Amino acid sequence: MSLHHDLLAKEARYGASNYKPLDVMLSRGEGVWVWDLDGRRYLDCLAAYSAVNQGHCHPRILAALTEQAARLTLTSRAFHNDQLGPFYEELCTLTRSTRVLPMNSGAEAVESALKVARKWAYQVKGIPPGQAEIIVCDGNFHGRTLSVISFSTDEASRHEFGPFTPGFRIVPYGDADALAAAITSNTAAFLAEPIQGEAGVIIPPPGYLARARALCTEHDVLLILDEIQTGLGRTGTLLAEEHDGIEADLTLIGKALSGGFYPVSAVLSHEAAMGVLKPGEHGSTFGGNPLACAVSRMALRVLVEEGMIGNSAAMGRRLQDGLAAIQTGQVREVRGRGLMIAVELDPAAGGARRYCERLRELGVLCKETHTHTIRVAPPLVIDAGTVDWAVDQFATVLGER
Ligand code: IF1
Repeated sequence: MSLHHDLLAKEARYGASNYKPLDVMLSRGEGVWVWDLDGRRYLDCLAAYSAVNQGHCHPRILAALTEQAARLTLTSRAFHNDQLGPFYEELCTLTRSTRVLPMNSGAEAVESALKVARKWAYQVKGIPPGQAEIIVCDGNFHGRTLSVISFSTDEASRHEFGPFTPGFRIVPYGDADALAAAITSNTAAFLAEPIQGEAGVIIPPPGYLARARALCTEHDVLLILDEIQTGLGRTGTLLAEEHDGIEADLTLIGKALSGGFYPVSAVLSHEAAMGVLKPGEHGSTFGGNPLACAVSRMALRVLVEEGMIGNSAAMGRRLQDGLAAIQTGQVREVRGRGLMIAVELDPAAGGARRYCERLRELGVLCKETHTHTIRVAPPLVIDAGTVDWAVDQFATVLGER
């Protein structure tokens, strides 16, 4: 039996079957490229769902990781460590935030923000105990923990996981009038993705986020923006909220915060919201550990110093224009911002999975979402020649029929 099949067999024998990966066994990554066991090279157009914005195995982040890992990895927050303060300062300065709550997974950042919002609602806004409501959007994806899936509208994410956490109200994404109508005196917060990723790169109507910001300000409701996928350069700006000229009250980041080396997430906040947390009221074994902080400090540095955000905007425009110019009857729409792009196929095309499998044969790795949509999100370090090559592969696959 080949090593490839031996490894597949081990996964099948010992692992939970909670994913259905493409049939590719990766063993090396560098920049925008990954290689399988046989040395075949692929362009990674998923970037680990935007956790590898800086490119695979970025040498400067690797160096920061190995240097810190040889010195001090984990102290718990029972003691101070020499990486946490600089991490806080650099992250707050870069994002114009006042305070940071360091966590590990994206879902943990989301859960932490929900807890802060509820505590703020009782302590600051004066909502009666236990009555705080948080408004969320249909089509949302904020993680896989029990409270987060409690307000998911995706049946596969919720089925047979009940009973669910109460206190959430769902409104149509992109509909500011519906948001206005859903706000009550017990509303603590409104949680949304600036662009819905898993839903298929759904961009809200122009002015929606600005109107949501205004409504939250008017009704003393915390605006929580989940930038775990859209943040850190993915949409061509540092944070996607910048496209709408607004600032959230709580901003969630994760994934590329570590450049794909280590689970690191954070809740960014202004004083009024984060100030409600007192010692012993929230925490995490690994949250804010020195290794996570050292890796994230360098991941943020390379993102800015190596011009990755501007490159995301420029290459995103080039890639979107290239994909949109493909002459084919299979595509309903090409949409996106920066390098967060989706190719929505016409249902008659037979579903996106088969196109992802064909693209794999041509050396491009993509992931389908919601049957008919191909997500296209390479690392932000992609160059023009590689963009043009990728467009050619899409043209080959979409032109075939
Ligand atoms: C899976 C999806 C993407 C996220 C946003 C929070 C989280 C995510 C906007 C939670 C995580 C990941 C989870 C991963 C696949 C991927 C995903 F397909 F599931 F929906 F990207 F679109 N907010 N998204 O996108 O962060 O706890 O995972 O660190 O669950 O299969 P996490």
